[in-house]
Amino acid sequence: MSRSDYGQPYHQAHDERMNCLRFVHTADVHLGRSSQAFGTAAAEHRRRLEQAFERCVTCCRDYEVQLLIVAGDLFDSPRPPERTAQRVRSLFADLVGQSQVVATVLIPGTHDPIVPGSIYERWLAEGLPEGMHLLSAEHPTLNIPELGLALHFATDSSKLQPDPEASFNIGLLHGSVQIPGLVDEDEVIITPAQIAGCGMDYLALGHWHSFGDYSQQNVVALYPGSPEIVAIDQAEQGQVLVVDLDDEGGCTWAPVTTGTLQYQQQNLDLADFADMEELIQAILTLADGDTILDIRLVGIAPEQMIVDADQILERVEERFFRVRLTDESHADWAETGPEPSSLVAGRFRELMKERFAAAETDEQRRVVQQARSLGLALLAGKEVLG
Ligand SMILES: [Mn+2]
Repeated sequence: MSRSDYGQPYHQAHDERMNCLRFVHTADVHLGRSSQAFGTAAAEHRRRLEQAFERCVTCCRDYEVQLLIVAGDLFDSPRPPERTAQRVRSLFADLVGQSQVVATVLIPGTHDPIVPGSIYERWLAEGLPEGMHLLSAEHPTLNIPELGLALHFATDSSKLQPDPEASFNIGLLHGSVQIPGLVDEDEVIITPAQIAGCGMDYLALGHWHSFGDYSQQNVVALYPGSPEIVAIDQAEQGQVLVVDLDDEGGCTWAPVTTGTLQYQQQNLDLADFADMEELIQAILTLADGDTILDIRLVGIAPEQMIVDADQILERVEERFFRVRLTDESHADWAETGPEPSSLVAGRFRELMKERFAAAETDEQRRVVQQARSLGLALLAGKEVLG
């Protein structure tokens, strides 16, 4: 795989006079995830997550990094599928054994804690492959003298203490940054003031699935975001970060695309379409096997348009990675609509209006709306039943 496959090319020349450290920072890979939201695409989604992680590993080779950091939630659960766990373990082992990468460093996350019976507990008992490290509450720090590096796992932001002997101090934290009024509490939380005062050169954050820069003063603090879209409504494409630190306190970083999925939201105003067929054709113009399409039907449906979400999905589903459809449209209940085609149609319209007013749930309202459109179409002599 060539560099251009990652999207943005990244060229950062090492300055020979300075001691530099280059690493890849990822988090929230969520391998083994089984998401109902992806429906029939759930198995394919699991494969995409794995492929994105493989691209992250390839990225370590291509960009000649010395270190790979995974800041929590590598797995979606403490007990991921055995095949997935084995695959990951051998990817880590090969990376250190067959490239310039010196170490891979993991911390547990909210989805993959070290608990009895977990894969991490087993790995720690069996012994990890050469160069692979899992930091824990019991062993929160790691020194890699050949890189002049000290790594610090923080379950509590106040516990971050830089090693004065190390050229580079990197903190790893799986939790939230406090944003007053927006994010006030979480299992693990760090305030901007704690980031500013933590003494780290770099804080490798995980937990939030989109990229975020929460750097303070001299401390670079970044969420890389997930390497692939994890949840169905995640707007950003998957990526990892390639980071360069120099021992004069400089830090540069660049995102590298690792995900293949993209999320697209479309509001379709029913008033813009003459009938269902026209609507379906409009959706099909967006067809793309890598796209998660989130359609919202809005506006006022023409009186005789029968909005059938299931039928739309059936027609378009296979042409996308996944389609989600939310019907927020409403029927044209105006008194001054087109003249009813007959007295019967007029009476039917009145009746449906009463039923709609009496409906207690959205589902009941939706059914009335469909019945009304269908009835009016039939009364107008249209062939609507296939
Ligand atoms: Mn996560």
